[in-house]
Amino acid sequence: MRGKKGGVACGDRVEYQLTTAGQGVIETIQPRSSLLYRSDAFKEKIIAANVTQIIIVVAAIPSFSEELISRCLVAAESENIEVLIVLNKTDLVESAQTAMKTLSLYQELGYTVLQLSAIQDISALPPYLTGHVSVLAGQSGMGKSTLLNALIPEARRATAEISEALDSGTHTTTHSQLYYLDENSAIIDSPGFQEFGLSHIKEENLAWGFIEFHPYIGQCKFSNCRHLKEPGCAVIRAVEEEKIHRKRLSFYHKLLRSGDSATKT
Ligand SMILES: Nc1nc2c(ncn2[C@@H]2O[C@H](COP(=O)(O)OP(=O)(O)O)[C@@H](O)[C@H]2O)c(=O)[nH]1
Ligand SMILES: [Mg+2]
Ligand SMILES: [Zn+2]
Repeated sequence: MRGKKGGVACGDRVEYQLTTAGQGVIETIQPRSSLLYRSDAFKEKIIAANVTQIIIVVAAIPSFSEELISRCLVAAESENIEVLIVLNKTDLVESAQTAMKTLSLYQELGYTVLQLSAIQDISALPPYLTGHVSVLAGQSGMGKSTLLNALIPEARRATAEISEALDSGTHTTTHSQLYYLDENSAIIDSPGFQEFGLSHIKEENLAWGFIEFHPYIGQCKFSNCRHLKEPGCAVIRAVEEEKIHRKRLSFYHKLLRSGDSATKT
């Protein structure tokens, strides 16, 4: 970009002017249909622009954070981006079964949970990619780059051994990159994250990030209900009636309390 740097994200459509052969400057960024990003009080980190689907990649080893999944879901719902959850590393059979018990909750909520092994067989995945610009997102070490390489061997994305001692992956993927699958489909590999700040989500919109809360939003006694412990709260009632999983309300409360998702209006 000419002038001030930054501002362009992976997935952006831009107008540029060639300067010399093979080089050019970006003149304008076209309006974005979606913008997936993380943010805390100090900075914003764009994951990708114009994506239509987020693929949340999880695996049993290293262990994954359910709160991080919830946070990804809030970010996706707020941008109207489709969600696909992939449980990778199913070749590690026992641990994958345990992980699936945790993920079944999200399946019940209506999210598709695909089980596969990036090192053995990814044939279940391509049908979900057609017509989408998808971004692979999730913690480091879950196998995002391995998955991408299985889809597009020429990409040769760097992958890294996980640290069993630390129960975590290492940040091998340093920048996002988009690859075309066909004329209408593309997929972006992105660096892993261990945090997903949501300070750009207004407090009053946070509950919309919890898909099963939707029928109850607006049904509470108070129109500005935060679903904490207000009398006549329809969301809390739904939890008591076991229509909403208690764990999900707890995540919601945790996000509210954490304040990073609590821009007051
Ligand atoms: N057993 C097993 N290991 C995998 C699988 N997919 C990825 N890995 C390993 O997990 C580690 C992290 O993979 P990587 O693709 O770098 O993860 P990323 O940080 O999410 O991009 C590497 O050692 C991979 O070989 C899988 O399906 N099964
Ligand atoms: Mg990677
Ligand atoms: Zn309420």
